[in-house]
Amino acid sequence: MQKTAFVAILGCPNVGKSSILNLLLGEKVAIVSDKPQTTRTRIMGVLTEAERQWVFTDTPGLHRPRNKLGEHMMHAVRGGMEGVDACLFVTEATGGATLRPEEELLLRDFARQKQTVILALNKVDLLENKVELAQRIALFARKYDFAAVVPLSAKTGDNLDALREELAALFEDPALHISEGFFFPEDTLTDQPERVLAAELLREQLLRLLDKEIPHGTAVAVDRMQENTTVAGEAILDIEALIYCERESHKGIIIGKNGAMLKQASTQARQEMEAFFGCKVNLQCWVKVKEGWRNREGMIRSFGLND
Ligand SMILES: Nc1nc2c(ncn2[C@@H]2O[C@H](COP(=O)(O)OP(=O)(O)OP(=O)(O)O)[C@@H](O)[C@H]2O)c(=O)[nH]1
Ligand SMILES: [Mg+2]
Repeated sequence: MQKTAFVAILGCPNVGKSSILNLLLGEKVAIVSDKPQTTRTRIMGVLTEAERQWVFTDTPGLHRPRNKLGEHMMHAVRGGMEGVDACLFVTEATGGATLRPEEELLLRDFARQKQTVILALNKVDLLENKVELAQRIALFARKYDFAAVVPLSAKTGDNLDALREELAALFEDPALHISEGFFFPEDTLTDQPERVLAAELLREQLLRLLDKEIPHGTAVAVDRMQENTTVAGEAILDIEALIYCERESHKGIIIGKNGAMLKQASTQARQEMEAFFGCKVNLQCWVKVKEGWRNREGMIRSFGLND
């Protein structure tokens, strides 16, 4: 019988939540970077295998908000946990016996809600010794009765099979009331509209290329996305993107000397878009300043970042 399990992916910033989602799906639906707070909204990813469908929700990393955008992000996390069958709690395998305050709070929420939780200890490729991992597992196991504990690496794919098995085991758990039937058509991948996916691929490059506060203060909006045909008869997507930043000085840095930075970001983003959409892309980018937009509700809403 066809069944659907709803699973929220939760954890601190930068631990690899989005990387794990992409790996499970075999497609990139959530952007990834080495900067914390890469994910800003809830991102749904759907995986259907034979009679089983998983509806995953990737969430922003848990942190103490410093602006209105951060508040919306944390609201998105709380919303993401609501009504799910289980949570995939991601932490780093490194770090030994130390818990972050946000992780403590999350474990308390799990306890209050009697959540079924799979603990994923990601980035095992960075471990220097197994003792560190054992210490960490013991620490978490003392704090919560996890349905399963899986050390893995989203980078190398190490132990991904074990995670898949635990996610499949959710369907056999008698304590869970997994819904019957598929919630989405079998070929569904994500709830993200194509314009948002395109905008995110450009923001990903900005996160990768820029430093400090600048990438955190950028938002990308795709204004126009149109399918056309080249003179050679090939399909081409014409995409116009606006990059918003918080200060005039940031605009200069994003554009770079003789436009070099913007050129690099847009070239790399275009290549990613071509891979994702499977056709040629013509990408045009502009940079605009919106002072302090991360504290302006109207702007946050217009970028679709409100929760
Ligand atoms: N070495 C190593 N790096 C990893 C692994 N998984 C993810 N990363 C890297 O860790 C960084 C953060 O990954 P993300 O997937 O963006 O993390 P996230 O938890 O979604 O982060 P936020 O969206 O900011 O909350 C990126 O640079 C990834 O390439 C892993 O298993 N090993
Ligand atoms: Mg993320």
